[in-house]
Amino acid sequence: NAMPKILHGQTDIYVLTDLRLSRGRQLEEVADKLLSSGIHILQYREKRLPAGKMLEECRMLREMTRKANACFIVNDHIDIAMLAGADGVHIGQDDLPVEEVRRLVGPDIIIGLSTHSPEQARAAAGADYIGVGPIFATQTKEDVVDPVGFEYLDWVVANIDLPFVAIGGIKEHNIGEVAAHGAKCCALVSELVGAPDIAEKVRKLRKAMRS
Ligand code: 3NM
Repeated sequence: NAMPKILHGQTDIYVLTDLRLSRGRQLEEVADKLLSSGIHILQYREKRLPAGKMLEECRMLREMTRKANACFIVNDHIDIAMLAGADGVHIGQDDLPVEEVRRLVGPDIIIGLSTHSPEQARAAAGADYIGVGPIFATQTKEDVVDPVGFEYLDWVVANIDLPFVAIGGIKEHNIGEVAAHGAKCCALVSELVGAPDIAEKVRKLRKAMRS
């Protein structure tokens, strides 16, 4: 199983793509900057593209992440994840149940599940990791639930054994606090793909996370 070390306790950053927030830069350029900055987990998350285009982009990212020795996860699209040879798929509460996704992808593919409440975290058995969020308000995800703040994060730290990724509105100025509450892995979209200087942003985020 390709479960990355960072989900097992080494502190680090998880990045999700979003072309609309990438300042006009192409996916390849943004991914190259992220991977050359030493990002170990990259998730492809593009909501409104034709499936064939998404598959093409995922195959490119698969090659790039393989060369960079990074983990590659595809959001929502189990079929595209499988065809592209991704390490994992990330699903939400309205997607197929985890046990059914497991039947499709087999034992070796990472399954990530977004959760927003203790009930959802308790029901996440079978997933390899869970998303915990949105910690803060975010414009990046449509139809997102209200921010769960530190209350849900603290509850997960105290009660859930699965690896988890904190997400939602995490920025350079608040990532230290998120880490201090026990999040080893923080997932970011706008703060990273929208950074004018991605390499510098990765350095600053890591520094803030570890201080
Ligand atoms: N999932 P940003 S919040 C993709 O709470 C996503 O499950 C969330 O984007 C969840 O870092 C979110 O730009 C968007 O706030 C995070």
